[in-house]
Amino acid sequence: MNKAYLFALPQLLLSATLLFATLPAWAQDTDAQHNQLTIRGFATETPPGASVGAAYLTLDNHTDVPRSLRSIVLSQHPQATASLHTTEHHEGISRMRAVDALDVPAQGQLEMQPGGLHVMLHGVRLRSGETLPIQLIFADGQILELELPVKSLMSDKKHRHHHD
Ligand SMILES: [Cu+2]
Repeated sequence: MNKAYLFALPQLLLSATLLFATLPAWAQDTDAQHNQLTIRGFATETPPGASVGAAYLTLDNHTDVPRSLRSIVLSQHPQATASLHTTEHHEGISRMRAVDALDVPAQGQLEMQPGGLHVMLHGVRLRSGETLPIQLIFADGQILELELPVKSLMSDKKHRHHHD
C-alpha cells in the first residue's frame, strides 16, 4: 500500500476545490467563506494597427490582510506579456509607467480603469467577444486564474451592430 499516494490525493482534490471556488466568486457576494478576494474585469479589443492592448481589473479584498498583485500571466499566449501600469497626469499630459506591484489594501479595493491603473498587454491581438484567460500572481505566492471577456473599445450600444 502506497501511503504517500493515499495522502497526496485528497490534498490535490482540496487544492483543486479551493482554486475553483475562487473563480466565480466575483459574480456575487453570497459565499463569504470562499470570497476572500473577488476579482472582475475585462480586456479591450486591440485597435487596428496597434501593437498593445489593455485590461482592467477590480480586486476587492474582504480580509484584514493586505495583498500585493505582482504580475499577470497570459496563460494561453506564451509569446505575449502583460505588465502592470499606472498612468500619471501632469500638466495635461498622461504618461504610463510600469510598476513592480499593485497593492490591494485590507478590506479595500484595487480598481483599474481607462486613464488610470491598467494591465498593458503586449504581443496579443484580441477581438471583441473573445475571452482572455489570465493568471494573477500575488506576492504571497497565490495564483488566481480567471477569464476576461474582451470588449469593444466602443462601449456605446449604438456601435454594437458594427461588429461581426
Ligand atoms: Cu500602459
